[in-house]
Amino acid sequence: MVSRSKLDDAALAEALRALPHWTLDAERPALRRRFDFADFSAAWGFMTRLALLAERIDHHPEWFNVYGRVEIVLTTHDVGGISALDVTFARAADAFAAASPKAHAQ
Ligand code: H2B
Repeated sequence: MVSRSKLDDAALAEALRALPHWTLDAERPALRRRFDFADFSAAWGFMTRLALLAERIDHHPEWFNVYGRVEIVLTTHDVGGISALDVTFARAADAFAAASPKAHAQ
């Protein structure tokens, strides 16, 4: 079971090193990344796979989609910070995106 407790600064720095495409949000404790897919169908397929994961691990993204663009913000609302669940979700998003048609390389 992945922990929903808040990562300390050292654990967060280590997690970010392993997630080079993700940045810290400027406004609040959250991870964020933009994905660009070839079209809406590819973006929606990606979001669908992530939605199923979100339900399975009971951890849900904040996200925005327009056509092939998907912007994801990950934070753990229950603890007011970034947890291992956000890191798990980010890794899965990277893996699903790597297997999807893209508009251009990330
Ligand atoms: N998703 C995210 N991103 N953060 C949470 O704290 C969270 C969640 N909490 N999904 C879950 C649901 C919680 O509200 C339920 C009751 O387990």
